[in-house]
Amino acid sequence: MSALPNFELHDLKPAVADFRREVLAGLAATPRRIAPKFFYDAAGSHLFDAITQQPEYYPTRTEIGLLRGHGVEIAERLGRQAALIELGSGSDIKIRCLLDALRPAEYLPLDISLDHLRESASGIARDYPQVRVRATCVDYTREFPLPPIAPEAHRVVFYPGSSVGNFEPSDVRDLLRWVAGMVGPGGRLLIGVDLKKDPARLHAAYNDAAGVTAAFNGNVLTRMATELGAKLKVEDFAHHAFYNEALGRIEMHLRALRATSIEIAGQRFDFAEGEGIHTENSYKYCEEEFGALAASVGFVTEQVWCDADRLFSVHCLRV
Ligand code: AVJ
Repeated sequence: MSALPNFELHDLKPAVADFRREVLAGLAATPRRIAPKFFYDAAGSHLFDAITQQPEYYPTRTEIGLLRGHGVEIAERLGRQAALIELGSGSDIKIRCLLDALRPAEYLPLDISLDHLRESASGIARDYPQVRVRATCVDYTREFPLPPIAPEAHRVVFYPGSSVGNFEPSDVRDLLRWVAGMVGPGGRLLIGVDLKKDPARLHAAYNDAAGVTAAFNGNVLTRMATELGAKLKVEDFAHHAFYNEALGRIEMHLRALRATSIEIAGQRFDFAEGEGIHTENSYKYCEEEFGALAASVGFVTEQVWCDADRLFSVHCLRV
């Protein structure tokens, strides 16, 4: 890659040590769990991109449709020449829907996957030479130093993809409080939120016929084997995803097809047949439900954009 004058990359190294520590703690817990952020190594990020292309997985294409269809209106709401911070930027398709209309002064993408981040952020620096791009590889669910932003800058946070669905509703409050502090008075948050809908539709989206979601889920086992030297049989575990209607969330698990074990650094975890590891929650909200959650930490809903089938929503919130 040739040097781009408007591009910087800061690697805060979301470390393998964290992965080991969290996996050991999660396998020792009852019920067993591994946080969904560990899906996203290079292979996992590519598998996620492949999920977004599956016919059953409606969120990505619906959100992109909303961003494309309402780009100018969204930019007017958010305000131009902003310091634009993107959480979990991953793929660059969504931000590209907004850049022409939004014309930010600078763009600060944050993502846990280094290669993915470098590729997408440098591409934006190349295509938008007037935008200063400062990318940070980081686990944004922990505290970290953001690159310094001029105090007078107008700040906007973009949090697409309904990644907010991965947080427990109580933790969403903490996340939104943190974002509110980051953008300050007059700042905006543009956030994608997947909506409650027919459970069959949700079930299909997380159980695609091609088995890409299953591979994505299983990738965390592969990571444990390759990065942590875990002894395990990937084929002993099956993808299990379902909509938990009482809690309003999709749950993903890796379920033991037979009695098996995982051994890491001399520690052994035994699984009876049917026992699992809980790998993801993906909460779904009604439009009003999410608005109330945001209001509880001081956000005012300025506007919500929804597709005609009410599958997905994009909220513009003001502090
Ligand atoms: C990236 C968290 C929004 O919950 O739909 C896709 C991740 N997991 N298929 C989602 C995911 C399984 C995705 N988010």
